[in-house]
Amino acid sequence: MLTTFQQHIVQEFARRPESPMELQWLMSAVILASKLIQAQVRRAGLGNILGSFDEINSHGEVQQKLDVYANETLIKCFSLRQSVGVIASEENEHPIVVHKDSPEAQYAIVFDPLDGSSNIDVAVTIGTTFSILHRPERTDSDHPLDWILQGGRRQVAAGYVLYGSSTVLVYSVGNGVHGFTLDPSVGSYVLSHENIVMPEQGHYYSFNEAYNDKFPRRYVEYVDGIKKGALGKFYSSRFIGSMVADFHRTLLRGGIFIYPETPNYPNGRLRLLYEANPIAFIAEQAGGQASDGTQPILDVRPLEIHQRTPLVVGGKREMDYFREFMLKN
Ligand code: P6P
Repeated sequence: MLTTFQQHIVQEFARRPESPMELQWLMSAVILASKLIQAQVRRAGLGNILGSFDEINSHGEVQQKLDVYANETLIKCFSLRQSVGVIASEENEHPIVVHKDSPEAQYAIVFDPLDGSSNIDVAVTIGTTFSILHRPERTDSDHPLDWILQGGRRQVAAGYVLYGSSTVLVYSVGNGVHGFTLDPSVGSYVLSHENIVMPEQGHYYSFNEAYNDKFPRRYVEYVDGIKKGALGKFYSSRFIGSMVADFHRTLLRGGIFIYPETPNYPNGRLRLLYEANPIAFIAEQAGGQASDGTQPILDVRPLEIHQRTPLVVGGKREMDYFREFMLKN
């Protein structure tokens, strides 16, 4: 019996105080936007959508056309939901105020519209990451940033959409992790991975060894230890260059993904709010762990929207060894 994403959301929330219909309507924005985005991703080489806009985003990065399309699509779809008060996107320097002053506004949405965009032109898997936060307790300021700058444990829901050999939506509302595969023949996301549990130990490490002379030595030595059998089994290397794709493999097959700080990115390369937090929420819900190298990602206090962080995420065995190794080195 096929279960669609919409059905699953209603079932998930039937036992919860939040109105299932309200969150289903909110999550339906992810469904609609990701279907529109994947339709463009699938034809990126054809419709002259390939290549860059020759525009620069708020981080000084060249915006790929698909980046811009994905960002605008997600903003439009979420803005149609009265329950959305504020939106923050990797592509926008400042928060986008939507229905913040409406009594119906209950949520802030944070997303990276297209992670791995450097892979767009070479048809390699890319992804959308999203995080849903409750509006903050009524405070005097109620500034849009108050809606966004909340720790990862305040996430109501989080997930990602992977545009790969198939389009896969993975999400959690704090009651386990579930994956849905888009069936193009009916245009629906169908439950394909119920109650995903990250393997306690895998046999892949995901670490860009081209930067071995730039990463902190202890990280290189940790990976060398794994390669030499410290965890009692052979490990193979996998590094796609799309964090969402590398994480999805880690979620399903186990292992570890590591992106430490470097001299060019002293606070880490990945973004806390819309990359590390949703990934860490999913990882913990699936029995894995996610750290910034010293503490759980979900405990990191965000101070600015585009705050960067180191990210180490993986199965229990690899992560326990990581903590032991870092304490000794
Ligand atoms: P590098 C994609 O641009 C991204 O932000 C992550 O998805 C990915 O893990 C990382 O950059 C790859 O960066 O410099 O190792 O190729």
